[in-house]
Amino acid sequence: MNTTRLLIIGILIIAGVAGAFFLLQPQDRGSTDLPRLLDELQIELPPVEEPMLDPAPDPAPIPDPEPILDPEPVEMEGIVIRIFNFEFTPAEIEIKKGTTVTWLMREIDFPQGDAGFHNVAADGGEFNSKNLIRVDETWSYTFNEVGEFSYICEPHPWMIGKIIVTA
Ligand SMILES: [Cu+2]
Repeated sequence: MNTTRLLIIGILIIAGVAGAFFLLQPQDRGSTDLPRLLDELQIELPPVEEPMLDPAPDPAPIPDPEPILDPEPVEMEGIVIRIFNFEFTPAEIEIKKGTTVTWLMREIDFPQGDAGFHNVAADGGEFNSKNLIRVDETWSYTFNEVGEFSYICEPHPWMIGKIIVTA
């Protein structure tokens, strides 16, 4: 047996041992299977706690709608009809011939999309105010004829009022 044969045999033995070692390695080495890895390492993760949620509160009772009041009443001399909350107040008055009536715009907030002004338009065409847009704008008219004068707000024709003029 010469040196060369011994060397070859040695290399073959080394290769065989190395190959056997390689083949016997666990096949999942390097796996990212975390639960299995943790199980192998016997590590327990703390349980995930559900956040504590308050039970849904009972819905608050819906209060009865309260009448909306003009938040900043304005004192004015003479006969004043306030325009607020889409109403003329008072809606009907009786006055003496020659009396001047003033309409006072007090609509604080028009709903979005609504026509953003009120006016005073007689059904019979006797008078038609300017557009009352700004809060505290006024428009006045003197009634020199006896009669009943119904009127509306043209952008909101359900707003109605009446002036009764007596001698
Ligand atoms: Cu109006």
